[in-house]
Amino acid sequence: MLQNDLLLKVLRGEQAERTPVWMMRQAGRYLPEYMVLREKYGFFERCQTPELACEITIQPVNIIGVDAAILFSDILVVPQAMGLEVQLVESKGPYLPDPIKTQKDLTRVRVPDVQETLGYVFDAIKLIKRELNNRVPLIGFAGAPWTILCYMVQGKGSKTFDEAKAFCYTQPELAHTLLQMITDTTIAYLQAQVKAGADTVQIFDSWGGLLGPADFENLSLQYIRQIVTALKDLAPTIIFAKGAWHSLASMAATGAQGLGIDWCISPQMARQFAGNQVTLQGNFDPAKLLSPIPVIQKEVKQMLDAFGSGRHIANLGHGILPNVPVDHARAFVDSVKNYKG
Ligand code: 1CP
Repeated sequence: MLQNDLLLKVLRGEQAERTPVWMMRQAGRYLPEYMVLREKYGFFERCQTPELACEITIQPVNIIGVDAAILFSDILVVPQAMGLEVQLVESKGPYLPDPIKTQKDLTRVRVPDVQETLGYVFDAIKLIKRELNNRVPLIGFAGAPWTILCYMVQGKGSKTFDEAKAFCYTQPELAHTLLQMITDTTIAYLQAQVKAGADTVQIFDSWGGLLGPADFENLSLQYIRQIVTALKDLAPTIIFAKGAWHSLASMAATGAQGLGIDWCISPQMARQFAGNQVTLQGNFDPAKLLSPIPVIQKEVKQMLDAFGSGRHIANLGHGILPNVPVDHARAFVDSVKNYKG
């Protein structure tokens, strides 16, 4: 039995003593303890070594006091497992030297056996569960197929992912073949994460907001729906499709238990779109953690007031920024914990 199961209770729609809180990208560069390990080991070495992934995953639980741990890994381990080379270039971000552009390129990718290619993730999850010793739940995750396609085709980060969009708009059949391969891999990957011990899983569609409503349904949501359906009897799922506020109603209709929202939509409006049968997660502007602590305290109260008594998990509206002081992150978490509605 978990000692702190606030997150799972709220995902199930049950009454909880208070609002649970965690932060996207909470294991990362704003923590000096993470930076020590980052000096010594390469990024994928940190992901692939269960002891390191475990230590990094638990750091924010011990240092910041969040109500959930999220597996330390990256969404790009999936294209790696599918056969593409993925590098993480210092201060530049992800780089895939041989991206997918043509039918011929597609012969280089496969739907892999996830135990063979991603077994290190499941080993890390088992170790993390043992080390957490039931203190808080563990969140597993994967990228949404659309966001993964963005990197597989563009080959690197981008503000517009124009080449990925051009690929989908000019070679739609190829795009759908690739999206289905990513979906099949992701389903097996997330199912195995839950079997290894993940208590819930989040699907990160960081670039969902680059698509209009019809393209979002066609290139993203129809695949996310398959993933949510495949996990339905295993664990609650949270969909975070940044910027795709226009599709909150359709996302709620997938049966996902949680929907992440960013700070560009008000909690009231999100609730109106999503309905009452789903938990909302978010939506503090990550840059506001750079404000003085009293401002953070005031703004967190305003956010919680705005979400009201509905199903809510407090979080940022996107990942924490590397330049956030540790006490500001802690002030965010403490303000949620100390909130009196
Ligand atoms: O130390 C370093 O410099 C590496 C930075 C880093 C970290 C800490 C990367 C590279 N990935 C991660 C870990 C990570 N990535 C987690 C760990 C768990 C946690 O939240 O604490 C998670 C959930 C991710 C997910 C991820 N990776 C997303 C989706 C969430 C989001 O922030 O939008 C995306 C888009 C990525 C790709 C990626 N990996 C790394 C970077 C810098 C990026 C983004 C690059 C870009 O902007 O295109």
